[in-house]
Amino acid sequence: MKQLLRALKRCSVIAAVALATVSLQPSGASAAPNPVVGGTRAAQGEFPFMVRLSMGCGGALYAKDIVLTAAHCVNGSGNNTSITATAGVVDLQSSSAVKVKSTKVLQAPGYNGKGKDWALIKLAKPIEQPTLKIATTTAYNQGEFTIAGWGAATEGGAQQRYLLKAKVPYVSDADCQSAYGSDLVPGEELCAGLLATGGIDTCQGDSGGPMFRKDNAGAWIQVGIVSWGQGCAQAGYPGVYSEVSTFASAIASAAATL
Ligand code: 4AZ
Repeated sequence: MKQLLRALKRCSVIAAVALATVSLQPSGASAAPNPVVGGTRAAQGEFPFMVRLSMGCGGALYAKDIVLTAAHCVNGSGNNTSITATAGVVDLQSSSAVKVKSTKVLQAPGYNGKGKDWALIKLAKPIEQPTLKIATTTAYNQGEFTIAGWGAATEGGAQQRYLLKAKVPYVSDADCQSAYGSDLVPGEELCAGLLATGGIDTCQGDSGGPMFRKDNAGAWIQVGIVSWGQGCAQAGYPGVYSEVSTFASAIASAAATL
């Protein structure tokens, strides 16, 4: 039962994403929805490492030919030419979108639906965009984080055509455990969101995408991978992210095998 609840809470991969995307008004038009839940439109080139995956997940360029995403976005490990990565654009329908197929998938060793929610996707050719470095210590597991994705802008809502972004503060393991109890794996997951009010969060289809911040040198650094949560942007229920620093050495070892 617990496993079922977790499965329900955990992001489901969205089918038929390309056709399900919704056209938002160009910026400046009225009534723009609040994307990512409570966010705004990202500028072209603002997060050049962002990738949209064809199964309906996000990801980030760990290397020019390797995408870091969530384990729950993939079906296992091995040769796999069925995934398309779209990059280089905020508008998924742009004619300048770069689309590259996968060749292999590596799901986190030991992944069983609780924690360890990371995976790597090897691409058929490099994407000429900047990569996103990953945190190798817990030093950046604090402060304010940026989240971004093409997922739903409201709980249960449509996938988005344009990349959306927002900022969310760190939530302590203790506060996050008050929400999720033993479903949370504190050493492998970290939480972020507006605990008191809700209103800003990742949501269905943002899964696998990065949560990131600036490091001390002013460069973007990935601290989380969108993983799960109870609904989206609910007060008292922060978003749960894979704790990238915990897996940094395992990710690097795995990448070296691809
Ligand atoms: C999902 O289903 C999902 N509010 C992603 C993030 C969160 C919840 C669900 C966190 O992809």
